[in-house]
Amino acid sequence: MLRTAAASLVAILLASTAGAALAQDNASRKERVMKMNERIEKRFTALDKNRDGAVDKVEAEAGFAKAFDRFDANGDGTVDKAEIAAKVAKGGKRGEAVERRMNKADGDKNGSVTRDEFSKNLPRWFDRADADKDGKVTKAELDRFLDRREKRAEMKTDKAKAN
Ligand SMILES: [Ca+2]
Ligand SMILES: [Ca+2]
Ligand SMILES: [Ca+2]
Repeated sequence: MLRTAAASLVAILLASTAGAALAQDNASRKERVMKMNERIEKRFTALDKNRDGAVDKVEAEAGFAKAFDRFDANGDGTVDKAEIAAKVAKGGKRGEAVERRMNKADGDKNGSVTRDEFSKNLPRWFDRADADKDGKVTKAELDRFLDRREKRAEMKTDKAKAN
């Protein structure tokens, strides 16, 4: 009997800590989303070379080709794991993101990514933001997309608070 009470007390304690951690997690999730949105917006402005308020695939691919050059330290036209490791801190959030993207871009899975593989692999936000799928993201589409991200993060935060 005592054992059961102790066990359920532990369970309650564990549950409430988990809940608190979850709420905190969700609060920082919103912060993360806001920061990420800012980054995406900056990226968008930088990619829109002809300043027509939209980023088309050509502009996006050109932008990624440039990012590729920054990683390709020895200039042989492919980026391998060592070159990525040299540029981004191992294990950091950014490192993980870059690595994920590289793995995805590495179509033939030979451990290195060519310029073509890299620049054709547009980040997920581009496809998601392109609501009418015409191959370009207008500022209005981008704003709606960033709004949706924020709302989603907010909803998750509220839900965690309610629990
Ligand atoms: Ca443009
Ligand atoms: Ca290289
Ligand atoms: Ca579009």
